Amino acid sequence: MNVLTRSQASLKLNKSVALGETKSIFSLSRSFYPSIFHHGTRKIHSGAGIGNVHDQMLPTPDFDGMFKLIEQPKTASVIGAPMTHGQPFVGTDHGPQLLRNENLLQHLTSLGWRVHDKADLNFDSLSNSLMTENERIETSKAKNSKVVGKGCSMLADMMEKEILEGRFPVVLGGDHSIGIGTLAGILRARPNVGVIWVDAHADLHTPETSDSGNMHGMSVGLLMEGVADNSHTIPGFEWLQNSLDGNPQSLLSPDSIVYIGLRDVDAAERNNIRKNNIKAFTMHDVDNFGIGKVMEMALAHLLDGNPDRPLHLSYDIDAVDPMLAPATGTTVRGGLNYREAHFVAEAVAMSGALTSVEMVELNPTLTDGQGSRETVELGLGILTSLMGKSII
Ligand SMILES: [Mn+2]
Repeated sequence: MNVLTRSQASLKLNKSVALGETKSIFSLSRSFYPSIFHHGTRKIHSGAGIGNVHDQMLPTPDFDGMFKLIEQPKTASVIGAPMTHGQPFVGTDHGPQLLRNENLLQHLTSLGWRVHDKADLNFDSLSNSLMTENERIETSKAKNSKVVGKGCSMLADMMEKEILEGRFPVVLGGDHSIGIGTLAGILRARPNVGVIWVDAHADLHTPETSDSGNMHGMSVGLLMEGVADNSHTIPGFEWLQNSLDGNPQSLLSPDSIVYIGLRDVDAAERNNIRKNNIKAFTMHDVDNFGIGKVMEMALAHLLDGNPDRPLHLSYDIDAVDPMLAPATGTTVRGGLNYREAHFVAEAVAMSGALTSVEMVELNPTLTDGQGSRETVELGLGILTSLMGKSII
């Protein structure tokens, strides 16, 4: 038997680092990262750092109890949504591939899921056919709205279809503008959905209130009742007026969403949160109550009196502190720590009500190779926690 104790394994790995065999530690293909990362010196994140013992991804004993609203055999639909046009940086399109390279699909089967791989939506063709310099200028209040809108329409249709076929969508971003498509599709299939939005930002802008015009800051705003009632007038978003069956697109009511992790909220968003009484647990609340109490209150807000309500969770990796998740476009200091980031996911999975998830804003080009690997590994860990991984 070739079984190593934890300290032996650690010694062995340290030795291979000394010998320069770092490739053996990381299952991510190093060649995938831009070449500048191969030669850079390792950036030291004080206090951060990746562990060197790989998780065994044991199946969860109470798997069926954790996803009670999903039909047997429980099937996850993995959907890549490699969007970059909702924000200024290239690189978020690598998110789906990075998570796949980390064996996300195999991990899901280890946890007990059947996995239906829907591959990546083809957004490349959109940018070529829909993006001209003129459009960039004309739609500056909602930048690249034709491309973002068309991509979100494709995603919304796929979400609706997968949900109606009884599957559990796992959406891999892409920047957070894809959340417009994810949410729109879910709202058509499940108008009573409760949404948990884990993010440093509220993403509650509309083209009128946004200074930047970046659509990744509008994913909640464009679908919220009382915030944006004319989203279908944005070029590229005409489809939002009606759902596939011709009925008006369902909007999200302000009491159907809970924010977790907020710490960078603009004035207009703040007004809307206050005016509409939207439940928001900021980092101040995490400090004040602890993450356990915050999640208890968040789930109670959505599920009390309605225990069979389906839940969707949208996880923007920038909710996590940039020391732990540096590879993302809009980092804000003072975020969730490593365990808090996982606890959010574990608590939502344990509610039994989760029916879809989304992981967004991973961008490996914005930091060095080490920072990227840590961020992707964290994103993967959070996703597997959401999908039922439990410690014992
Ligand atoms: Mn976001």
